Amino acid sequence: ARADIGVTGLAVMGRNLARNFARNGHVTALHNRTQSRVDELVAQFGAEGDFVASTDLASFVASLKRPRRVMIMVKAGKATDAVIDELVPLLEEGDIVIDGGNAHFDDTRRREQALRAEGLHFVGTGVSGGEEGALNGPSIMPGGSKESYEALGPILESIAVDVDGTPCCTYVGPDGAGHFVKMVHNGIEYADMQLIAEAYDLLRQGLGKTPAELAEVFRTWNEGDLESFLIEITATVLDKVDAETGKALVDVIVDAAEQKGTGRWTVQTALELGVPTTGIAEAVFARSLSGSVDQRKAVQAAGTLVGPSGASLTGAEAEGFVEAVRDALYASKVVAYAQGFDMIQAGSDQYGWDVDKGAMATIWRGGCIIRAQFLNRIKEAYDKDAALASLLLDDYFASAVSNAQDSWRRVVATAVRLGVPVPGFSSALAYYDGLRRERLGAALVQGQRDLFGAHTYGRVDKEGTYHTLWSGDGSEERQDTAGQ
Ligand code: NBP
Repeated sequence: ARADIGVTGLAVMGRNLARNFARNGHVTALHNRTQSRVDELVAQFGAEGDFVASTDLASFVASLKRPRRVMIMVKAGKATDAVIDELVPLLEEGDIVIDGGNAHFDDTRRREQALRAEGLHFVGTGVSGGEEGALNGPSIMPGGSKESYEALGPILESIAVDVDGTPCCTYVGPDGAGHFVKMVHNGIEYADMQLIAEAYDLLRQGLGKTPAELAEVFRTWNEGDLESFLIEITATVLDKVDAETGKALVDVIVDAAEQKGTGRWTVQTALELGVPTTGIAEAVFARSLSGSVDQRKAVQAAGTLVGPSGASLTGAEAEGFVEAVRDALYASKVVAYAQGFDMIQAGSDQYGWDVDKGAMATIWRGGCIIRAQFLNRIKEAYDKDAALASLLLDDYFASAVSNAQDSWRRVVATAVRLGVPVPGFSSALAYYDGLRRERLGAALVQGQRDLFGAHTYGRVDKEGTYHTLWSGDGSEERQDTAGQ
């Protein structure tokens, strides 16, 4: 046995990861259910490194050095379970099974538990960066036992992208932690994209700018603290002219955003954990609304739902609006990330993962879709205070959002007046105001709950749980045992 690592499942992701391992000097075993994928890889890329091709799973396993490191890159879901079931009888104690697919973290927790009972390590790992990242350096988020990371970590770190000499791969935490963090990463990606789309839509409607002019705006923004992959590709997309019609490509693309489901998972999990990730939720729902094509057509055909008259901004209203939108975008983005990191903390607390949030910001700086300059600031914030109650409390971010607030309010108010939907901007601002307000309307909600359901309430002036006898004499009773 001479292979350092094996990859089974050689579609685009698996093939590129296998090539990345081999290019980095690791002897890489290859397996795929359909043999042609193995043969094609060897024929096309065999010269890139040292590959060991196998025709069946048993010889694939036998070609691996111990502890065996087997990476599964098949379609997430049933296929992963099918491969694990086939693989387990062939493995021996201490071997490591790695799932690099987009698994739900609950599935990863279940699989980790089952394999642990067999004396095997199961590493559920997030792999970000798509096929390009898989080949040239992804961001890698591995979960599982600490012990397995000792044997596996160095190999994964060697194929991950490097930023300032630090690999974008680190141990995340036990069982489902890696896939959980990857899921939140994808959720943040949804939020970030939605906010950028709102900025684009608002500038287009509000100022009547062309896509090419807006490409220039985004290019300028990419030189400041918004510098990121997503802002960069926004400019590229807006600049693109459709060869067939001569129009901006963005104007011939159907405006119905699709989704594969990781954003939805993030929101479902956030609801279960009770974490207000409004930025991600609004982004998922905005995609759903855009995708409700028949309903939108019916509404437009009916022509009965009217909007404000007067289309664009003029004079003083237009002055400084581009910069104001920039500020609103930045502040809303800070909120979306703050919520995402709160969610990582909540998951970590719930499942006992002890995730290092600063380390997550560090490994997202390269390889992945949300790579951004800004992540350095997040890392610094958590380096200064790992127990920060909210990213918004860090000095840098606190002053960034506070300084942006006038612009932010102007932008949201203008969007409302123009009838341009900005659920991301406005919900981020509502969250900011909700968090900073000393008293919230929730006191009334508690009063209502007590009236119709005797759900009780706490008082600001003394300890205990209270209930008002709403349909009795209106007096108040202390309900908790301490008071009885
Ligand atoms: P696919 O998700 O399209 O899966 C194709 C692979 O699964 C092929 O190797 C196929 O074998 C194998 N497979 C299937 Br389908 N059912 C199987 C079964 N019952 N037993 C054994 N093998 C089976 O490949 P992909 O697009 O390369 O993605 C791989 C994983 O990476 C997925 O989990 C995906 O969600 C994830 N992914 C991640 C990113 C990212 O950016 N992180 C991007 C894209 C995908 P065959 O050749 O015999 O049909």
